Amino acid sequence: MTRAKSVANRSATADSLSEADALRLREDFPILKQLIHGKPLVYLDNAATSQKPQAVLDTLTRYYTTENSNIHRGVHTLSALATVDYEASRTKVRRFLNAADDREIVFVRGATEAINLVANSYGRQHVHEGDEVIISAMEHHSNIVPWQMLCQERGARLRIIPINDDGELLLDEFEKLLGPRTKLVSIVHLSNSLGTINPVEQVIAMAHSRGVPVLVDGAQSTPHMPVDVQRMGCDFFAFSGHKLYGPTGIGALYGKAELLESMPPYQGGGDMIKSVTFEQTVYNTLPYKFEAGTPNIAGAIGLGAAIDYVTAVGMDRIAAYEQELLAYGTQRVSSIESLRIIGTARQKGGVISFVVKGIHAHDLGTVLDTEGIAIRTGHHCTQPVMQRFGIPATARASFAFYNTKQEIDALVRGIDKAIEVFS
Ligand code: 7TS
Repeated sequence: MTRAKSVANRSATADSLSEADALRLREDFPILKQLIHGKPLVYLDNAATSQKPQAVLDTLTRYYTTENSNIHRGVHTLSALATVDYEASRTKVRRFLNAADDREIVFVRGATEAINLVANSYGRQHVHEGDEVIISAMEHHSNIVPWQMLCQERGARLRIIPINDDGELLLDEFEKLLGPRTKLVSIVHLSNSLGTINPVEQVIAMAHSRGVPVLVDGAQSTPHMPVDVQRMGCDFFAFSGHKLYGPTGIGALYGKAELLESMPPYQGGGDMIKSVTFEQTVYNTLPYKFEAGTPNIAGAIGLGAAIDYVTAVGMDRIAAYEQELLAYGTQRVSSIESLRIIGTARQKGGVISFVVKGIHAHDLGTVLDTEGIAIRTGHHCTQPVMQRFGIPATARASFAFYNTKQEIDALVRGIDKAIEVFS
């Protein structure tokens, strides 16, 4: 039995991981045992990418050691094994998101590619001159630029749902933006720079009442809370494997089958076709129509292992534990007088963005690094959020289930040290 499974079984009735569970689970992540500048690594940059458990590393090694082969093509044994494992991972993603059908899961490089796929395929099919696409003021650049490119090409207009000073969506303003020209709404589930968890079900209901489909950018939500695309009702959902304790270069797009069926392919090449002549190509069925070329086979299989791992721990227990870390961290950093938290929404995930008076975020990050503490500093690919709050950058601590309150204490000591150095 893996450690994740044994921890899950031991306290299956509890609704949150305990600190002791977190300490045991940390043991599954070899990278966390390192010293950085002679200090134990305190990894608080999980929103950028999360660390990988041994089970994922072993799966990648096993794949390359024993079954590396191209999929969907060979009659030989290795090709059959690789194909079975690759397709088994699709089923794992489908179950993890609670999608209705494996055909609704398209493997892509990550959230960015998933959004570009929808913009280029659905977007080009449906968005024409004078039409409108709605996003929010807290989107990652990956959920801004593809729509901007589409709107520029089509002579369409990008409309922005504003946010309040806490970093919450203004739903009244959203209601006003929805109109007969609205062709699509694309909205982040959990903001990477503010931590806000958006009321996506409400957003979807409002859009659907006007017949407008909704894409949810789940890059930050998928690793930190249970996701159910059917209950949510979204039309498209995008996420990245590397933030979900899986490998880089793999992620998935969920799309409702009838929408994906009606959309043209995004890229042309091998695997996405049924037959090709110079006169005509017949496209493959779902989801292969959207998976041109040899995909990231090892990545998909590794992502399946990551999903097995977090499922054994329990997504609801992960979410509950990270809420405890968020509450503790918020209270601890708030005690620092010169520190201001950016992003104080009522519903938040485990992200604390902040500025410290008189210290640039990068200088703060550099001092913390000397203490072995990894945080992210900058605009976090959300420059419009920085503009909204009138700041150049924030320092951001983002949590995972393997973090502890002691690590938050270390962060606070590190910030205090930086304040001393720069005062
Ligand atoms: N959407 C959100 C909300 C994100 O946070 C990110 C990455 C992306 C999309 C893009 O994901 P990718 O895997 O395709 O690159 N966010 C971050 C971050 O906060 N720091 O580094 C990457």
